[in-house]
Amino acid sequence: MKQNKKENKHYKILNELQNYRDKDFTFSSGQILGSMCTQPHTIAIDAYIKFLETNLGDPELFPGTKEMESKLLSFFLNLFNAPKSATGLIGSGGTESNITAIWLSKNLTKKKEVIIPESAHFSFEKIKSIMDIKLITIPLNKNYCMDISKIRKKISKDTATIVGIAGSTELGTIDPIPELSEICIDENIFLHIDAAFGGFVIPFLKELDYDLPDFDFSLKGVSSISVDAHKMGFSAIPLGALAIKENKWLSEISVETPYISSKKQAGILATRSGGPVAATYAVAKYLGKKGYENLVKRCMNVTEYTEGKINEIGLNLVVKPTMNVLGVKLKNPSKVAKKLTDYGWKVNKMDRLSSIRIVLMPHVTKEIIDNFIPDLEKACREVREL
Ligand code: 0PR
Repeated sequence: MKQNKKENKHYKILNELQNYRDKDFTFSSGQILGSMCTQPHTIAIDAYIKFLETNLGDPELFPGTKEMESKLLSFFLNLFNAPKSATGLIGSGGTESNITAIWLSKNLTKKKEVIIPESAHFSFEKIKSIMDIKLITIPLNKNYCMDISKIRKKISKDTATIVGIAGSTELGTIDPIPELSEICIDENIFLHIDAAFGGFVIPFLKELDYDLPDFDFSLKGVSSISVDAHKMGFSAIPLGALAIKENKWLSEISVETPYISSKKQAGILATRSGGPVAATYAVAKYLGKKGYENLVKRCMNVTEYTEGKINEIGLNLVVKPTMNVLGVKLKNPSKVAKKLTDYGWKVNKMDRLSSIRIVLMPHVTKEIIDNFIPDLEKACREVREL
């Protein structure tokens, strides 16, 4: 009897949760076309659950989880051609990695000015507010990349960092990172690369012979690179890595931890789940570099298909896509996005660029695009875009 009561309570709560969940959009429905996340690979789900109680903030209790984390870090360092001196930190995602990178560069250089492109993610506005730094914004060129010719005159004796984006949030563009690297070597400036999205795309596009600039540690001026596994890494939320060129720099962002198992702890978080680490390790092991390459190839295939279909109905892109992110030029993106929501599609409106964003993540297939395009055309006609 008692056991029955307990079970009832258990299922009642799960039912309530299901009601909440039923209100959500899902990746599997194919309706989400504007997110940089996707349905995690199935192995990520099993791996995540297995490590639910683990805490990387107390590694002596979980040495196995710690060992797995070190292996995952090696995967990232290898992917980004890092030197032997390199290290890294695993955290919750792109925002945390950007915060950590700027925190590190500020302490290392004892300077407070950070040069960013106009396309930088809004996390830098948070960083400015948290960290008492000055942001200097560089306009974009006609390709929507940081205008390199405008940088030198913005450098001063207070410049700590330049940030380059490898896969911008709005359009997936890549800043001229080889040139930024040269400038940072010349002027002795910390160069952080925000590859939250592109870090899991660019290395594989290069393997597929796409002509893209270098963006990683093969460039001597690059100091740190952030990448998110919960974006194109096909893993579960939340996982971001920050690869750091010199292990010795970690002391700049470490504190003593007197009452837990490690003597010092680097980075922002203390208690940290091993779940997302296990999920990402498992996906990386399952897919390997070849598997990611195939995934990126599929996404690019759908991207090119979508570009063609968009042109066919008489709309234009903001810029030729570099990766699987498209900006569709519109006079009134908010109105079109709203109509599309009425039809059950979720895209992002980008008022600043007078466009909507479509991200061709692994869950988006050509069949989904075939269903979407007539609705896009209808929405545009209704608000007199076409
Ligand atoms: N850097 C870049 C280049 C990004 O695009 C993002 C997020 C971040 C940093 C911050 O990453 P976290 O959100 O992991 O802290 N860009 C996505 C965007 O704004 C985030 C996102 C993902 C938004 C999924 C919506 C969504 O459904 O589009």
